[in-house]
Amino acid sequence: MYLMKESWRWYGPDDPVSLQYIRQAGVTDIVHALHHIPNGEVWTVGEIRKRQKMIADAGLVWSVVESVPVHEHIKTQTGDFRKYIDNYKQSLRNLAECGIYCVTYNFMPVLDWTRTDLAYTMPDGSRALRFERAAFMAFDLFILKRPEAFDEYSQEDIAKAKARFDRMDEAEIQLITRNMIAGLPGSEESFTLDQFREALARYDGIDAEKLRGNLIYFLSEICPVADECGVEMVIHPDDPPYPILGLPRILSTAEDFRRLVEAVPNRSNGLCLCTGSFGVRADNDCVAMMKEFGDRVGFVHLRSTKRDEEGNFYEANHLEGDVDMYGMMKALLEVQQRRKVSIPVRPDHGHQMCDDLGRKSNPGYSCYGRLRGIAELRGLQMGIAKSMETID
Ligand code: DNO
Repeated sequence: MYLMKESWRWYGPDDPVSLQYIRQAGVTDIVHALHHIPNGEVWTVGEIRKRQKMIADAGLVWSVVESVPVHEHIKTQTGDFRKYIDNYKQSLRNLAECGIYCVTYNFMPVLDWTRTDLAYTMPDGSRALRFERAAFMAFDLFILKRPEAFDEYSQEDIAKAKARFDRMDEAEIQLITRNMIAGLPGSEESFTLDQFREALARYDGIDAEKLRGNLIYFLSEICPVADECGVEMVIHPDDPPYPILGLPRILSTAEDFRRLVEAVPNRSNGLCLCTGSFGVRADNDCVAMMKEFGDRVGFVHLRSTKRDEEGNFYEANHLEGDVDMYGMMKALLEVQQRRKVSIPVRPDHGHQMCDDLGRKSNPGYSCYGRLRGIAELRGLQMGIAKSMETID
């Protein structure tokens, strides 16, 4: 039976969660990126091999890249974007030469994933990542002071944001600013408030359709090379899956991915099905996406969120929250049997809990929380797999 290829994200030699710990989590494969290489530069065979060896020496296999970042010039089609596209192609060729065939990327303008609170205390004392809409709007309107924001929110929302802002002390203002723009782990950019305003301004005049056109252009350049060297380019959805800070977002729904495949039907145009990102929207059905896009799903992030009617959400335990994890796992197993492949899957994020509470860790990427996540998912998989075998 084809079971999930159990994977774990590792940030490199400085990651407080060592390769040895990861091995003890029982996973076989590593999800990794060369974070020390500046965004836009070529990943050389030498640099890739060095990391590959380090991972292999720990008894693990580097099988997924998350991410080869897409330079902002490519997203905005300005400056040196042609050079960066050429470099991207070369990095793909080099990865394939080293036997790494799955590359994750995203096309979110300026920011990668976004949360307002990185230490939201759960009733059991563990800490979760959270997106609080009023705090986010307070940041946008009264800290960042983005002028257009006042026309974009309703009067009711502006009042909520003002009330929230008035409750913030200086320390909270600093903290939310840092959480929003100093870069969560995996984001390749971090900014001061002024740099951030400049980065946003580069999207003046770029609406969703223009950005989509730029993504399609990027893929129509990249995919023929990826097809040729056997690499799957898997796009990560927007997180959260809707426009923020006046920036367009174009990979938030099933329809967005459908449009991408219609425009670029190449084999290598694939999806990283992240249930934690898509699952934030009540109108996204992750199980249906797995069924519809199964042939193009090259990588899966399993995680759940819990939303409320205010538009807030927090990251729930893997088998709780709004995502139907049972349905998801079943659909994943069915796709794998049909395609006769094991798809790389990683437990995404996890609560900061147990001994990790007093330790420094990458938000979302502490050890115990993900250990709990993978253990729960592995158990869920075993139960479903056994019952599928019995039914067969
Ligand atoms: C967050 C991650 C994202 C993801 C990128 C992929 O935890 O899932 O940062 O790695 O969006 O390019």
